Amino acid sequence: MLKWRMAFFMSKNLIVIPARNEEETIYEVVTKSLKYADVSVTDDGSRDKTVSILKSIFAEYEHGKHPHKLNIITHTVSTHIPRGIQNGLIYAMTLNYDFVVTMDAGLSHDPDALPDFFNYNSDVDVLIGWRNKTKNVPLYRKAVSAMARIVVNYALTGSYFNLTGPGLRDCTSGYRRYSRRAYELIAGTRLKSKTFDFHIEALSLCYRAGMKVEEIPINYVFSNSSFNKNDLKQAIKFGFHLISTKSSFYS
Ligand SMILES: Nc1nc2c(ncn2[C@@H]2O[C@H](COP(=O)(O)OP(=O)(O)O)[C@@H](O)[C@H]2O)c(=O)[nH]1
Ligand SMILES: [Mg+2]
Repeated sequence: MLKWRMAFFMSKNLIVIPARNEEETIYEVVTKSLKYADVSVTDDGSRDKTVSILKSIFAEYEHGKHPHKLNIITHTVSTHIPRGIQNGLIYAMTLNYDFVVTMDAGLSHDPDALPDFFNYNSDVDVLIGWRNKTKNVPLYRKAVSAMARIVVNYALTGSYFNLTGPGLRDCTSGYRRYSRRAYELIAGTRLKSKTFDFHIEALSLCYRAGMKVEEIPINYVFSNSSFNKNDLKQAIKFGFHLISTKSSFYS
């Protein structure tokens, strides 16, 4: 335990937040996160006040109001979650961060749980915050997550007879910590995912590269979601791709 805590104090941590039209929550998410580590937000062509709010937090940071650094990446057109997160990971590589935690800009993920991620065993490459206690999650979302869990666990290993794979409890949660080698792999891969399937692809890349994956329980509050029918279609398509590459993995 002592060793893990020391790893937290000595490691350089970054929180990467993809954001699109999150004016209601972005201030709280970012300022609370800045209590714990540096933050990089990728604004992905937001049409609301997200950018101006981010600029005001940046001005606060320049006046010494926040204990950690804020970086803002702005896309003029939407590139969605994969590119939004990848750009944050490339920024992490440039500044040599040891760990990156990705989180939602809509307060679905509690920023006060960040120390749980940063304090966790530093040998783990992908630490998934599995949604243990949830609030307001619609039935269709529970069904999508449950299906994804079955398909992804099955697809992760190379054997056709291993039905349950690593038995992960949550394969689609976006609240995660990546080690440097994990986030470098994701940042350097030409991704096939296009929207929310990013979280599945990032997990499968790392797991199939032999990296250590573990989970910690989190509280999750469903809020304003942009997940739609096209995202679901894309996730199903990605699920088929994952199963079809079961034995060959990525080539
Ligand atoms: N960069 C980027 N982020 C997005 C986009 N769409 C959603 N997000 C962000 O991805 C996270 C999850 O998306 P959200 O719509 O809240 O879905 P949820 O998982 O159902 O809560 C939030 O931080 C969003 O702001 C997008 O097109 N680009
Ligand atoms: Mg959300």
